[in-house]
Amino acid sequence: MTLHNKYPTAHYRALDAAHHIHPFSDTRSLNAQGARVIVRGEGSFIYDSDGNKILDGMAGLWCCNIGHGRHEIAEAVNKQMLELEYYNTFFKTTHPPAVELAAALAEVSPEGFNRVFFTGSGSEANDTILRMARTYWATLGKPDKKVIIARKNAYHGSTVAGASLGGMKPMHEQGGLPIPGVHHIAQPYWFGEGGDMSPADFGLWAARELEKAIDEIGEDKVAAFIAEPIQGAGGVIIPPETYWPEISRICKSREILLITDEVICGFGRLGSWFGCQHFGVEPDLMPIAKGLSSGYLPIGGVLVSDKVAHVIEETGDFNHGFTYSAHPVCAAAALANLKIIKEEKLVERVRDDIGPYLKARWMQLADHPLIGEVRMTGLVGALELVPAKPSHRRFEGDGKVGMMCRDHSFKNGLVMRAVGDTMIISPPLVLSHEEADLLVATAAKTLDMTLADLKAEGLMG
Ligand code: PXG
Repeated sequence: MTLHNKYPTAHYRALDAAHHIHPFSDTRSLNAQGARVIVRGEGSFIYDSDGNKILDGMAGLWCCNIGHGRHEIAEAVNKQMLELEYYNTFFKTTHPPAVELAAALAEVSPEGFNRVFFTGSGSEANDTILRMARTYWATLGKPDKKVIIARKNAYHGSTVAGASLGGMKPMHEQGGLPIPGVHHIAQPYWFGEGGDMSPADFGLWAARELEKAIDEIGEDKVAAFIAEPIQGAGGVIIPPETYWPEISRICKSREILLITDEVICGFGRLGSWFGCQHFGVEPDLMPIAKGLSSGYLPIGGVLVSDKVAHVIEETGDFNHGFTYSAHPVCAAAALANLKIIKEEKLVERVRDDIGPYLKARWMQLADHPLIGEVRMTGLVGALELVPAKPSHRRFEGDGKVGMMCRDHSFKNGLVMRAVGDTMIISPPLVLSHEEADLLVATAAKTLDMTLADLKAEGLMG
């Protein structure tokens, strides 16, 4: 019997190369190689058009918290689609999914957060942040407080405001970014930039760069500081323990808003509903997306503290919004997703069960000759690849080794990402113990294969 492949790889690769421009990709080299065609997902696994089963160590793109293929979401979406597929919330109208999701978010948010502004993505959430933070100060009679302080190597999205707030040099180099009024300070990346300082001293130093920037720019000109609790796309940068308490102290003693970008850290990733809670900080605004719907449909938003919401009420019209703000079908997907996170106690599971379980095994990779540092908090982790331990010296070649490692990992059946020569994971929160064992065993095998290649090329030591 010949099995008919519903999704013939060559057919999809050829059409993809002819018609599809991929995000963050070198089109010519991707097309020469051909994209991997993903055709199905179930739980912690994805399947490609050649029948390979791959452990999704990145939960899609840091988003599929409840795992792939959940029928509960499909059913909620189908029901909403048949009842009200679309209506806007601009002109004195609302609809049940928007209202129910807003209320459900207020219930899980930290104290003092009772309102949400909906967007279609995390980037749109950060565009909203920029306008809302400046509008907040203008309404309070301080229109000069406009500058947003952000960090180098941060990721806040790919729209003009998102990419400007982000600190990714290659993004700034295309399209004339950042826009004026955004100032970037050092990131708390001890392994990469800590030099001779202890992690604790470096954490304090990096936090005090904020205080220095406020003084240089002038407190009367600064609107806000924005930061990811743990930098995701920058390479899972977990700040030293001294960092967030010092940032918190500075923000409390200065008249600026604190924004924690919860697009990755929100909805259980760190074993708390929001990343700020893991670090004990109290922000004024929180952009959200990704885990809000587990990526089943595109939806994002800004969680707005009462402090900011009361001022925005004074503003009168806030002239901002998107056609798909609070899209009813996306909101229905998000509601069903929050229900699963609550019913299956996924936040607690990351904190008390699968988080510590995976971490104990992941940290054992520190003994591997290729590994300079291993880190993990909740269900995000990183491995720093180095040519000679214990030094923090990096390989030559700008991420070539990370790419080798990533390719081996994919072939071995594990999606592990490379950011330069830092390997990162962010698996679904439903990851089982057996899947955690498989993840670490596959990562270890991948490191061995990468090491063998590097030795053959004479690149170790
Ligand atoms: N903030 C953070 C912290 C993010 O990680 C966004 C905002 C923007 O969200 P949208 O929904 O507009 O993509 C993100 C998105 C990567 C990668 O390479 C990470 C993201 C997006 C694309 C690629 O790790 N994060």
